[in-house]
Amino acid sequence: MAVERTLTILKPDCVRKNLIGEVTRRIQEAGFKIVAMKLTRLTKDTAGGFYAVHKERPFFGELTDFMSSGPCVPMILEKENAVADFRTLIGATNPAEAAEGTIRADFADSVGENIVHGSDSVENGKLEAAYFFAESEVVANKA
Ligand code: FUP
Repeated sequence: MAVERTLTILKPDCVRKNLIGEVTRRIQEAGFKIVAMKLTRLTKDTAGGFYAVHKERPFFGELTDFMSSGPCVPMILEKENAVADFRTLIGATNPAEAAEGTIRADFADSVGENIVHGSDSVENGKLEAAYFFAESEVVANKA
């Protein structure tokens, strides 16, 4: 299996609930290497740019309000089969449909406030990673 990178965001609800540590622990325990990480805050505009694919959807306003409501923690993660394995770790978008023991099943309140983002393809992961990180902020992590 190929080594891949995926982009996650620990969303503002994750930060507000003091879950940065617990969610990061689960990510690392599942074998993902963190190769970039920061605390930042999106504006309504930059949140809208990140989710541009959803701009015609009825939930776009709420989504961009939520994503700009407080700090978040984007990370680039590296692992074999990272994109699919990360989506398995976090569970379905709607926490009511997420498998037992997944991050969203355990911690998310709703489909809108669902704790974490995970890229849906290697290609989108690259675009999303570039949205948050310069090349110089991505570090080889072989430890
Ligand atoms: P995911 O790939 O799991 O992040 O899910 P989507 O790309 O389908 O959705 C992105 C974000 O839009 C979700 F994290 C939350 C929001 N959303 C809603 O608020 N309502 C919906 O019905 C679908 C998505």
